[in-house]
Amino acid sequence: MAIKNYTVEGMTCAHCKASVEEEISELPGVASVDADVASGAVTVSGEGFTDADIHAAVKEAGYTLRA
Ligand SMILES: [Cu+2]
Repeated sequence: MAIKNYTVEGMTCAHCKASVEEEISELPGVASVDADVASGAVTVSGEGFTDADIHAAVKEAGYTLRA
């Protein structure tokens, strides 16, 4: 099980957090995801997902993954 940390820009409220978490959690291999609105920190655990998958999911939710 891998744990990876990302930073997402543009989250401002609990709805943003839920949107980001929902999109990422739908990715194959993701076991859990937690987003922190204040810092933009997103922690993803699981096996088999890629940075590109996370990037696409965050974009789908309407936010930007900090490179
Ligand atoms: Cu919001």
